[in-house]
Amino acid sequence: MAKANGGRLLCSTLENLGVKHVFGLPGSQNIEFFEALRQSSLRTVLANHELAAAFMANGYYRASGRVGVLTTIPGPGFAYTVAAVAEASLDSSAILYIANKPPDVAGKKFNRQSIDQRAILGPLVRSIVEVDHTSDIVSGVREAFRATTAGEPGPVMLHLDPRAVSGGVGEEADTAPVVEPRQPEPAQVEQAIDLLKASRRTVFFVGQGANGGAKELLELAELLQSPVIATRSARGVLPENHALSLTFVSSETAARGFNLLLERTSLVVAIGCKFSQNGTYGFRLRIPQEKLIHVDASREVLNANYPAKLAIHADAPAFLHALLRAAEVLKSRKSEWSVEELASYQESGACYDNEPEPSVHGVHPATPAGFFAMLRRVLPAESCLVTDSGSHQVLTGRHYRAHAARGLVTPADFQSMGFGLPSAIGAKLAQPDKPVVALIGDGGLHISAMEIVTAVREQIPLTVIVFNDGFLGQIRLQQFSRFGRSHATDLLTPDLALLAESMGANYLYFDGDSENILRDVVTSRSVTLVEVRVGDSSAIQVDRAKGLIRHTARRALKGSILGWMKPKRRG
Ligand SMILES: Cc1ncc(C[n+]2csc(CCOP(=O)(O)OP(=O)(O)O)c2C)c(N)n1
Repeated sequence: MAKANGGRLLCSTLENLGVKHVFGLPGSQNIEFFEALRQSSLRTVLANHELAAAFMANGYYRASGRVGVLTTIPGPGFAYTVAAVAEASLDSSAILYIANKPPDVAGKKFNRQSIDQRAILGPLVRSIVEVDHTSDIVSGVREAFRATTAGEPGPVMLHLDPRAVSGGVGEEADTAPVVEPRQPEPAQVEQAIDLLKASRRTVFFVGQGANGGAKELLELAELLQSPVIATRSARGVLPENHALSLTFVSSETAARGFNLLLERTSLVVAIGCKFSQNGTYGFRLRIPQEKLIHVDASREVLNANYPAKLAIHADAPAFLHALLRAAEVLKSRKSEWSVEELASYQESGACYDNEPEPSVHGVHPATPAGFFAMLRRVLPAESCLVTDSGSHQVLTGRHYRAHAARGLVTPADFQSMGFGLPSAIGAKLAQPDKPVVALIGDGGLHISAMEIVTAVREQIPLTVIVFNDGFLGQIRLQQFSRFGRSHATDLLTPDLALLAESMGANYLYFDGDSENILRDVVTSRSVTLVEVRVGDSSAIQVDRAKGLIRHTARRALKGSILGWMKPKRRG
């Protein structure tokens, strides 16, 4: 095997594992690594700060299922990544984070940039792999790569002493894959087949882990004529315009509809989902143990929140594949779901609670439903829509339908603002042939706008749609509902045309004539900022008035009760 220096070893090990991109920022502690990156086949994607670089790595994974690789300096660069690493942890996103260690001088205190990085990221990562010597680089990278994808995917920190890169030589890596798909136990597959054969009303409930098995899932759902319900991270795994795809919108009404459907269901096959709080509408879904088969690549997920009659420790695609081998046997089984039953669930499952929605300029009707119907007309089926956290995200969940696996990427259980734009950059690099659109609020733009410069500099085609309402919209609406007033949610949004121009991006103000232009924009090679004006509807004004009345009444009531409780003065 060839000998190489530490930087080259790091790069060649990543290359051998199929890595194509490294997201991050250089500093004096990792210039040797960046010099090796310069000479490698890996594309270094420079972000404006490490938080954005980490979101890029997350978007890269979420859009492709391939590990996102991130690197930063220790200290401040490291600290900037924390929110995004937490997001990746709760989103189950495989990120290999090559974090340089602070440079400590042996026997001395008060070292520069020296914080306890292990203690800070320890609770957020799947594992920490220490690499202190050049000779550990190959095995360390391979171990970290394995740990990030084995079981439930998640971030892993490769804690790297810069001296391992700058000094010494070691042997280059072998090229064997580090993770083989986890196959289900044949006896458990048999049990699952028996349960499926006996079931007349099966429902598939699938999460992000199933995204890699979209083709098999389609085949199986059609074979069994059984509906598929996806969590938010798996929307589109069965295209949401397929007759068997039942959309589950996160709402009280949808949860009720789902539970009614479950009452009529004889078997729920849950695949690649962890039954998280967000994925189950606050654990309100009622899935009895005797009806549940749960398949997941992570043991920790099985029986955690929803105990299963049959818990199968396996990768989703491997399990689906195993079931398809029994297609002949399963084919004979007749599904009893009627078209009407599924349609009736579709109505309630896609129903959102009666919350007021904003008006949206430039579409007809001027509502979120009108906007997302337009967006669906404009976007090719295979497109990937990436949102930020906020009201626009809630509206996307309600009104947008993903027509491809990994076609909708949104922050899942951590909900960081600032996620959308950089994640979309990562998603585009992972799926360069597919249109990628970021949909964010103006608050999210304030956090992440400079990454538009990254897209322009790196020549990454991207459409960034901004719902411009001038406010931290979601929180303002919550304040209205509760108090009838808002506080600290007003924004001063810059002139977006000028902003786009100054960053070298194109600009489109969305109005009644823009649909066809947007259709061209999303498939073009350009970076375009699209401004969509969003405003208060009459429903919001009514809600605000009601909130004010409720709040005033609450205070008055509280005042009178307190007055009544005060000790009466004598004489
Ligand atoms: C880092 C972070 N800070 C604060 C929040 C709380 N938060 C959730 S939504 C939201 C408002 C988002 O406003 P904007 O980006 O304009 O989107 P909109 O709600 O208007 O669609 C805030 C402040 C958060 N989720 N993440």
